[in-house]
Parts: sequence; structure tokens; C-alpha cells
Amino acid sequence: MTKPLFQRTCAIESVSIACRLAACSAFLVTYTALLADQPNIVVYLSDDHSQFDSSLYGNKNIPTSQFERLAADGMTFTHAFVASPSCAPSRAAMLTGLMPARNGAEANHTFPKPGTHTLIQDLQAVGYEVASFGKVAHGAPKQVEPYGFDYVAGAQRIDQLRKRVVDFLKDRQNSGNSSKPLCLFVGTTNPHVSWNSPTTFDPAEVEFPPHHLDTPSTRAHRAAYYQEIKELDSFLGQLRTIAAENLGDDVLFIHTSDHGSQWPFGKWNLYDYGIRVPFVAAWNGKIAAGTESDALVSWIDLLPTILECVGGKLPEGLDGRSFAGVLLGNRDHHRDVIFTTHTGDGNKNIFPIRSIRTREWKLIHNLHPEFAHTTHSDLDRKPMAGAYWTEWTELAKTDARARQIVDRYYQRPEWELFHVSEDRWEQTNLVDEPSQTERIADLKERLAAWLQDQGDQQSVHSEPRRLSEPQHWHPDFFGMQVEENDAGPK
Ligand SMILES: [Ca+2]
Repeated sequence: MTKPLFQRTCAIESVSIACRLAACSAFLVTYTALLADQPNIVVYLSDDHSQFDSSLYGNKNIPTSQFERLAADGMTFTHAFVASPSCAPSRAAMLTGLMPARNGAEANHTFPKPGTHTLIQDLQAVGYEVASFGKVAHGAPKQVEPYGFDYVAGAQRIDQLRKRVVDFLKDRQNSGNSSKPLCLFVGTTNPHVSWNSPTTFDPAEVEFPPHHLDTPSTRAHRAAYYQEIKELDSFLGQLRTIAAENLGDDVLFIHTSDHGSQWPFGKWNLYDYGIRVPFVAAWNGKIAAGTESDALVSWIDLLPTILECVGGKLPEGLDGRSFAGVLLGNRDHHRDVIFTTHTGDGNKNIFPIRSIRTREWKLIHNLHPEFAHTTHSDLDRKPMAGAYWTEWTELAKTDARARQIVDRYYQRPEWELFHVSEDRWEQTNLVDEPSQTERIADLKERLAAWLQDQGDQQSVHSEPRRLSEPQHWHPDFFGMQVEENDAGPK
């Protein structure tokens, strides 16, 4: 039976009001539950630290006792990767949940397109105050502003960083402004070059990746690099104490790094030494202590994961996906593949690369093999950054192995295939192996489909150095001018 219009309107209105009341009630229940359940969060970021360079991940030559303590209290991820191996693109991808081609920060020192949604806003939407200390986003204060943090404090040295964090937490407590849950991002610049701290490590005792050259200068640089890792590890322990003293027992604590270290075949490269990073998360009572996951996870997943853990709503259309289920022990799988992209860095590195990686295999596409692969390290050769390059290129004049390593650094084939589960340092390119034809075709197809889906223009951001013009890149012609004691800013 059809009801008169008035009655129908009232009925609809009543249902509407009832729904709104129910929704409001549900919201209040949910919000109250969230307030009761929401932990404080600390995300501690290091800067240019390869996963392979710490005792937690098997390199006992580089002791990281605080990493190990955090791992004992939480979950260690063995297959954590960044989106892109240079500072600004990596951090932009993390803060937006979008890969570089989609957020717009592709080359280093570039930023997301104006108006790009950041996940900081979604943390704020579920009640969080979000504060940033040190190097979290990248760039000058005006460039960091669009990320939308509630509070931003710069600091480069660890002692400054520690003081600013402690002062902030004390002020927050004393002023009675601590009713909201806090998400604290703390970023050190260790172990980004330059490695200037006096080192406690003996250069005679340091060890090298298999594709590095053992020279006196490399040893001196590596001992200094170890010191920066020691300091960032020590600060990890201090930060956990500070968190325990000021933020209570319910703290989700995460440590990771923005990409690999500034050594040859590390930063600016899509080899694992450039893209695979430490990732450890602890949360008392929620994340099982002393556990390890080999799930493939990406930095674009970091904030979606935190958001799911605290009851936040994920925006649609993200590249990042939550792996909270892995973190909380409900499942052990996340991604089937990891995609990474690199576009370049100023006028020192103009060498765009794309890659697809499964647990076992990686296919790398060097988009312009006719370009020379160069970086700040080999071109600038600054003290305690890349000055060892002078010994490397000298050695290459007389030593066949050194020649092969230096040549491989500057000249890359268009495609590289590595059996990464067996060849972690990616030393044997299998791309010409007939037995790999099907695998290569499959990986190429998946990479191409993904690039198309991303709308990735695969652009060249600056004037390249061409292999055919050695006067623009070859060490016999270029990069020998070094200003002593001018190591440049971090
Ligand atoms: Ca970095």
C-alpha cells in the first residue's frame, strides 16, 4: 500500500534520523574505542643505510646492538624496500603512499605535485598530533610545509635532535597539551655523507662488499661510515628510553632507513644495496616479540600500515597497502613483487632505472644504457664522502679486477637479471642466459604493465653524460677538482 506523501516523508525522515543517530552512536563508540586503543607512535628514520650493513642483518663487522634489542622486542622484516633510492623521492613516496611517477617527486630534490594528498592528514583525522624532528620529509621549511605536520623542528646533529625531542615532549606534558595520541617522526642524517665524526673503528678491521675495492682510502672512509651507524644505533636506544619515559607503555616503535648507503652500487641504484633497508617494529602486546617476517613490503606501505593499526581510513587510489596483518601475526604474505624507480639527482646522476623484484629474482631496466652512470661520489670526490674514488680509478689502470668493477660502475647494459635469493650482491647478470628467456619475458611484461598503469613517462630530468663523450664523465677528464675540507651539506 502506498502511504500518503506526508507520512512517507516522515517515515523517511524518521529512518534518516535513526540512521544518523545510529551512525553517530557508532562513531562515538568507535572513536571512544580508538581513543582508548590508540598507541603513541615513534617512527625513527635513518638516512642512507643499507640493510646489509648492520649486525642485525648478519654483518657482525658492524655492531648494532640497539637494532638487535628492538628486534628482540618486535618483528624484523628481511625484505623491506624503498620506492626510490634517493632522499626526496623516497620520503615523498612514504608520506603520500604514492610511487614517484604518481606523486610527482621523481628526481632527487623534487617534491610532490601541489595539492597531493599526504597520509599525515589521515593520521590527524583519527585524532593524532603528528610531529617531525630532523630529516623526515626533505627540503627547506617551505617545501616541507605541504606535508601537513602539526609541528616541525629541524636538526642535523644527533645531540641537537635528542634535545629538541625531549624539550618538545616535556613542554607538551607541562602545558597540558598531551590529550591527543602522538605520532612522532624522528629522522637522523646518519649515515649520509659526509662521514666526519672521529671513528672508533680500526680501518684495518673493516670489511667490504665483494664489488668494492680494498684501498687505504676506502678503509678510512668505511671506518668513518661505521661510526655514523654506531651513533644512529646508539640514538635508537636513547629514543626508546625517551619514549618509555614520556609516552608510556603503549608505543608502536618503528625503525627504518630511506634507502641504501652512498657507496658504489648502493644509493641511486636499484640493486638491493640501494633499495633494501632495515625495518623493525615493536609494539608491546600487539607485535610478537623476537619474530621475523620475509614478507615483501615497501616504504609506500609504511603509513597505510600505521593507519590500519590505529583505526584510520585509507584514501582510495594509493599505491601503498597496509601490512598490519603481517605485523600483528594474522598473515605472512604481503606483496608478490616490489617495483622500484630511480630518475636521477641534479646534474651528477642522470641515469634513470626501473626494476621489478620478486622474492627470488630481479629484472633491472637501465632506460638509457648510452648514458654514463655517474654520481656525486665519483664526480665530486669530497673528503669522507667519495674521495676514495681517486684510488679506485688509479688502481683500475693496472689491476684487471679493479678495471672490471670501475667499468661496470660507469657502463650498464640495458637489462640486468639477477637471482637475488642466491646472489645478494647482484654480481652475475643472467640476462643473456637462454634458460631465463621465459622468466625475462614475464618480468618485462609485468614491469611494462605497471609502468603504463603508473603513467610513468620515464623522463630524463637533466642533460646526460653520454658514454660517447668521455670528456664529460671519464675520470681521466673530469671530477679531479676537490676542495679540501669542503664536504658539503647533508
Ligand atoms: Ca637519504
